Amino acid sequence: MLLQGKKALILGVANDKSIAWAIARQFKEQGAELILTFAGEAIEKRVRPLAESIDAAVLPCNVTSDEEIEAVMADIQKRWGQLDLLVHSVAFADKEELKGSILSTTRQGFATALDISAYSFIALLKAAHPLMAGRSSAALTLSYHGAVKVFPNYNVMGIAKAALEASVRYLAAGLGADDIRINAISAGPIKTLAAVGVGGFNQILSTVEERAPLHRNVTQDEVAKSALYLCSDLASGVTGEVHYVDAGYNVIGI
Ligand code: NAD
Ligand code: IMJ
Repeated sequence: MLLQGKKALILGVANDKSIAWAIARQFKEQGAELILTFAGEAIEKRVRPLAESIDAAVLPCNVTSDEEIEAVMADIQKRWGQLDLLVHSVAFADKEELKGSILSTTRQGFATALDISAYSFIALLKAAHPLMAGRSSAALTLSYHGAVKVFPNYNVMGIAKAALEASVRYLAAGLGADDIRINAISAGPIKTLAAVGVGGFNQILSTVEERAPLHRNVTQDEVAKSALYLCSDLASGVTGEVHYVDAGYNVIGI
């Protein structure tokens, strides 16, 4: 087992379609002990039964709150005294921001998207640092190709993912001396809650099937298998990387 005895904190399980849920199951199968978090009561109701099915603990954590982030780390300090793995699978922009012209982006909409989708990864690592330093630990976040190329309607989320990917590089450089590795997976489009109501999503899925080298879309489980690699000792020499799990779509020019 690749993660025997490892202690893992996973943020971003909303339901059984979440990428974070596939990662949680994969980590559990490989011997990890888990804590899952939720933001808000509606999500708590969905996460509790899922967590129970893999013997994971559940804690509240809205990543806009420094106090809630601190409380999670204090709980981990008491429970485990250490943290080996942190998975950040969180993104949010107001839905009005995910349609129409980029010029309709508001100051508040920009701040919210960047706070929840990019800054929170830095905030979590700042709070987790004492628990993770000096023990070959790893953190992983989820990105999308909209960070580097333009996709219709992705708008301010593309800007937030660009900030997130740059954060991965700066965090990797800053935390490497403490033996903490920092990486991202840039996943292809997947029908999760984060895709519900997104205009033109089906069109994007079929374009990937048509043009990607593998001529299909990727699954949550395929993302989770790569997450396992990046968070395990198999990737002990890998940090600061944005690793594409997208059926090869990103390498095609036309
Ligand atoms: P999802 O909706 O299941 O997960 C998003 C999670 O973000 C949810 O659990 C939600 O509760 C959480 N979240 C939102 N605001 C939060 C807050 N303030 N505090 C704490 N948590 C908050 O969808 P998903 O597709 O599994 O998304 C997970 C990650 O994968 C996101 O970063 C997303 O950008 C990324 N991603 C998704 C796709 C896709 O096509 N689905 C592709 C590439 C990358
Ligand atoms: C999201 C919006 C527009 C285009 C999109 C997406 N494409 C893909 C996504 C092409 C693949 C999904 N994705 C990669 C995301 O990061 C989604 C983030 C997201 C989704 C929502 C929907 C509901 C809402 N706010 C959101 N905030 C972030 O209210």
